[in-house]
Amino acid sequence: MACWLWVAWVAALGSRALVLAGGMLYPQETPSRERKDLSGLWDFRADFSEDRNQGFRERWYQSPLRETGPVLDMPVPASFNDVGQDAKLQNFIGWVWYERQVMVPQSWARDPGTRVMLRIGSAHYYAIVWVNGVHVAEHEGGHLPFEADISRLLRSDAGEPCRVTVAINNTLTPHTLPPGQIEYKTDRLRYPKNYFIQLTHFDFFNYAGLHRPVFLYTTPASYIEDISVTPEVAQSTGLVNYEIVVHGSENFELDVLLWDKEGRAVAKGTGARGQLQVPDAQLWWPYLMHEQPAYLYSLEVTLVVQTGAGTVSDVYTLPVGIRTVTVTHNQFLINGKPFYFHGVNKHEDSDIRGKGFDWALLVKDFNLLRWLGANSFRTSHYPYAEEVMQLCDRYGIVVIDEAPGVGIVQWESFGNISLNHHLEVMEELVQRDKNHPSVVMWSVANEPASWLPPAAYYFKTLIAHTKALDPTRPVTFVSNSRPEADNGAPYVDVICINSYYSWYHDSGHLEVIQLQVSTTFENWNQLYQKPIIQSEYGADAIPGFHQDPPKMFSEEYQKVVLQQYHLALDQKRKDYVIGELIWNFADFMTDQSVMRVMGNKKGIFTRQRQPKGSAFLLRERYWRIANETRHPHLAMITQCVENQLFYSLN
Ligand code: BDP
Repeated sequence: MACWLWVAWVAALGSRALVLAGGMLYPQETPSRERKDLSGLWDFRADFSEDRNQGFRERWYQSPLRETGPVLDMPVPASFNDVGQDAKLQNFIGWVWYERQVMVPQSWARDPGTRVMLRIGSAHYYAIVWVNGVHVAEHEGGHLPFEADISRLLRSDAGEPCRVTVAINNTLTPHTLPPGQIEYKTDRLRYPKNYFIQLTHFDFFNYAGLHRPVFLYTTPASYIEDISVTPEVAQSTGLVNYEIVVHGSENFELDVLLWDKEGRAVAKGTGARGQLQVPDAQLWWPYLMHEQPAYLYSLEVTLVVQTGAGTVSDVYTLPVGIRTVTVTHNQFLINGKPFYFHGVNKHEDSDIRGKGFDWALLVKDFNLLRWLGANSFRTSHYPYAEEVMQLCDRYGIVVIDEAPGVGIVQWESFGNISLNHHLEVMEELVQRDKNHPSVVMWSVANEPASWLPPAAYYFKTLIAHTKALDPTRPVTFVSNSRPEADNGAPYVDVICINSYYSWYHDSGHLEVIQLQVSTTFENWNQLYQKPIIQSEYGADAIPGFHQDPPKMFSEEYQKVVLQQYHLALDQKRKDYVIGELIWNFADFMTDQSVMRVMGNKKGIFTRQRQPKGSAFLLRERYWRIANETRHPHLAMITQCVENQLFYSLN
């Protein structure tokens, strides 16, 4: 559902950013805000009725779920698909119902000065939410948060446990993002009555459920609704442009303080917008590009409102990285220095949890990224959890932030219904992630049928809208089209191309890779003179399969594919190729098909995050590139590299 409305144009950085109503600040505990995490076991039921609508007919939201039929224990956050032993639930399509009783502190429920919000980090795909049987929210699209103000409801039932019910439907249609289709099988000699399957045009399992944390949190009735920060650098001075939206009062004071890591206040301001100046600013640098990467300041915003009952304040603290991003015809500059993406494509995917958020997995993945010497990743093929983005800021891992625009290949999916939804999704994504210094580029889609004629208008509109939302970051989409046929490429800032030479084409012919990669780079460069990222390349390897001379699916074959790509990349990377992202960081689950052996095996790590041979090859390469491209005056990086090697030997 549309979540945002246009409200105003405001000045930012000399260019004008389109500002959206409604903030999506990550819930935080501060002196004025409290938070309750609803992670844990929820009651759950899938609606197996023929039309999947029994739950609505019988109004399962009106009474406790266990009173209308049997329930299962369902962990949140997690996908519901892989936690059970039931194949029917694993592959279920339609409405599932989640419910949880929560005790809300009386102070929250009774105090008219307290605003209580219910916030769902991600519910895939379409969600309807009730509290104590009252409809409070609806949201289309997984991967992005949404929330509802439930203060009034709690006040009428103060002291009672509060019942949160969420119905989620994972059905994908040509107009959802990602798109899909339901195919009804009507041949009664081959299929039972009412038999249907979900078709998708993407290569990962359509996991569903409450994938990310669900929070209750409070703010004062007058509160800081949104903060936008856009950094600039003028010589050695960092400039932090800020814009704050306050809700609930016209009569307020705002104080803004910027703290450094040592706890010193380095700049202060007042009012809803302004510019903070930080002399000799410590810039936010990517991992391995500086001896102190990922430097974060803290922007403390204090709102003070005079009410009849006295003074009320709201405090929110936002991590801020001061850095700039610029794209030239052949370079990607961070803080004015050329940046080369040596990284990965990921998925939110793991055993049992599916796409469910998990701290242990997240920390393991970041440790692997750092071990690998990866300085970047793309959030293929949808926005990742907010907690992931926070760690990228903290570790200096640069992000290409991708919308769930994957599998846009049918004509129908280029029409106005789809486009309007895609515009809204970009609004939600930019609103959520705009303040992360780690995010350096937006990707609006992956491998759309950009050779179809309607793709020209579609991508022109989508990219222009994204740039209006955020004039400070470049925008791209990831293409697998031929350069001369691509109707969307004229509108991107950086060309991102995927290719699978000697895998899907010329299978088994490793000797053609280098020539084909070079030819592709040259063709794109001649047509567009824009920087190029090899945004996907790779080969499946079943861990433990060995074959010499190399054959497809062996670890050796995967390694040689990578090596052949690297030869071509090395020829062009001093020129106009600005990055390489391996497909994929880890093996991941897909639909069952004759093309897949328990999922996609192009990971350099297994699904359990153990290295294949290719991980060591890539590690050696990434550290070497990091060392080569380091700034000559930063001797510490060498030490950093040595530390890393020291680590690996112990
Ligand atoms: C690419 C897709 C990616 C797939 C990969 C593959 O962008 O989602 O998983 O191919 O086939 O075209 O392994």
